[in-house]
Amino acid sequence: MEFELTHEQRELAAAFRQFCDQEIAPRAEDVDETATFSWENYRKLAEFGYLGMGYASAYGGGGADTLTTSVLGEELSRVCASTALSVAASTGLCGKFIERFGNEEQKRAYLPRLARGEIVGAFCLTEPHSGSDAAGMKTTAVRRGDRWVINGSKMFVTNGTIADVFVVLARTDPEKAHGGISAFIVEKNPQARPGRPLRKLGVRGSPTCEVVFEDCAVAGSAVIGEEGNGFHYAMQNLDLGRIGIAVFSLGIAQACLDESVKYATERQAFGHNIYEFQGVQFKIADMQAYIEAARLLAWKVAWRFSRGEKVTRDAAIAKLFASEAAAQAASWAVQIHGGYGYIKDFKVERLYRDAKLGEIGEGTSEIQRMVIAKEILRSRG
Ligand code: COS
Repeated sequence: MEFELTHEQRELAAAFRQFCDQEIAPRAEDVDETATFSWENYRKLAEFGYLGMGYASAYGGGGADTLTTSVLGEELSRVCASTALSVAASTGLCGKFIERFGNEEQKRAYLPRLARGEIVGAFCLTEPHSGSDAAGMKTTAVRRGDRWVINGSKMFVTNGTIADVFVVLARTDPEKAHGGISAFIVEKNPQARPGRPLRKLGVRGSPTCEVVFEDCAVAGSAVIGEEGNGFHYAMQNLDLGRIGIAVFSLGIAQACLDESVKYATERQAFGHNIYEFQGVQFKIADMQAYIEAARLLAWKVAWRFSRGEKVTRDAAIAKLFASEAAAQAASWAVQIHGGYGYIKDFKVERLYRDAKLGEIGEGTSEIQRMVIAKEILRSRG
């Protein structure tokens, strides 16, 4: 087993790290403070080639595998979790859904524009009354002639206020449970109404809202893949999305460690750098250990996904471990900063709020544990 990234991957990661530090990091505080999506970041990431990096070259992408995009995703999350989350929802939850399950026409219609940053994507699965129980959705799509008419409400839609294209899961057969759900591509239109941005604890610069579909008619060609297969596609794409959240959490955890080491080697107490105290050293050492373990899990599952393997269990493990590691690292980082960690002048205050999302988004920690437990039983027949 090879544990090293290739020379090309390391070169690309180094270039992207520098790009993130120079071009994205300076806006991160403002993005959070004003709770505003940064179009400037989005444009610059498109110019770098990051937005389409994971798509096949036939669709304007860079053809990079998931391990490569994961290594880069960590760097972006390290500097601006809000931008990282919005980009992941657009390119991954929406774009990758279309690339993996859509037809040629759908891929050509949306992927190049997503890659160039001309449009933004969103993914609509969760509803106000069905979050963890995704199959409990009430949104319907009813066939009328050669069109489908969608009615219902989707909740916590990342990019909901800024999206041009939505991948929407809706019930097409009320008699069937999981097999009665289909996926649609819905372009922005007056019958797909985003609500006001939700006022969130963290990742505030990634706009989240409710989207209400009221007699929203789409062409028959808007169905993604096979009718009735939407739930399976959504679950498969969430496997990939959960690798993305693992990487998102990893980036935040790394930023917590970096800030803690910096602060602890500058701050004086009792005539010493506080780094010299074991109480601080142990937290920093534990952070590093958690990060190393989380990174190995994330890289392993990303690598396996790139090889076309089924990664449901490992994606849930990586997401669970990395998000809980990030939340713990953020808590320790604030603690190391003491009173300064509790005010907005220091980055760890934002990291602490941002980290929490990892334990909730794309399936809570409890759902990941359910998925892991189910997969263990499944593997034993
Ligand atoms: N890959 C492929 N197929 C999957 C799958 C996966 N990761 N997970 C489930 N399936 C399939 C199952 O094999 C089953 O197929 P059959 O009907 O052919 O037997 C079907 O989907 C139903 O699976 P299951 O019985 O496990 O579904 P549940 O309703 O019990 O729900 C959980 C499963 C809880 C895992 C799902 O609802 C979930 O992930 N919830 C969290 C949703 C979430 O993450 N939301 C975040 C919003 S997205 S930003």
